[in-house]
Amino acid sequence: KDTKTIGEAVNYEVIGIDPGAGIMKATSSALEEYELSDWELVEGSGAAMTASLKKAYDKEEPIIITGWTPHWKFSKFDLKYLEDPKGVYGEAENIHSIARKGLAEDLPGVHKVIDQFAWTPDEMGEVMSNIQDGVSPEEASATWVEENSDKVAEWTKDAKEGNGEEVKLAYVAWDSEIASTNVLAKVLLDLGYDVKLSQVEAGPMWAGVANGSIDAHVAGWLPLTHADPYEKFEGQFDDLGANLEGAKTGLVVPSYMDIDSIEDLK
Ligand code: PBE
Repeated sequence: KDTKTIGEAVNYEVIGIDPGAGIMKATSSALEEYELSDWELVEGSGAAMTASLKKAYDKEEPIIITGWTPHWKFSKFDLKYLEDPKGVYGEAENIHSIARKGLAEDLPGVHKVIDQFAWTPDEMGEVMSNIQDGVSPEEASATWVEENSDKVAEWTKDAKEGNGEEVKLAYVAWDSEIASTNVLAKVLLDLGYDVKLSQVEAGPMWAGVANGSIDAHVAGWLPLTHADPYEKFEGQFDDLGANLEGAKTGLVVPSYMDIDSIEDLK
């Protein structure tokens, strides 16, 4: 009989992502609040986290990751969130579109599209899954835009067409944001704008919109995950509201693991 505790079985490690992600801060708080002082939150990236997950999953080994929804991992693997009775990861989150000050005056068509951009977790999931299956983000987005012209027409309704004006969008290499940012970029490109995407860390993404070097991002997880940058730069950006409702973050494990709650890690 295997008498190892969960902690021993996973080396007291939670597999995290990039240190700038809000979920990393929430997880540090969780380790404190649940008195898991002998546990370590391992820094890495979204891609490294999903690679570790796949490796463990294929061997049916235990693993604990920082996870979020929408994400393709829930359709590829049988996973569950650990219950969070202390509510450290908050309630349901929404993803907001965040524009620089002055964008509405400088590029009203772009501002309108970003303001009207909104979709469901399932719609984002279609794009994410195709990218995960090896389709490039550009191609997956182009296909989605082509197949969802009614939805795209809602986003571009009454939006002024571009004439090659440059639009700078920033995003972090989280799978959810790779999908959303590329889809928005394709829509703006089709509308006549010259879209430049830059992949950055979470801090510079928020700072860039605040200092005006970035026109917008669609990766504001609120109210909890990005509460820090939101408060830090409040008043220096326009919050255009939710582009996706019903997001979630937390600690995630394969369903074959015999634990249900963060409290079970103690
Ligand atoms: N995430 C995905 C990000 C936001 C998008 C949950 C990994 C985070 O800052 O934690």
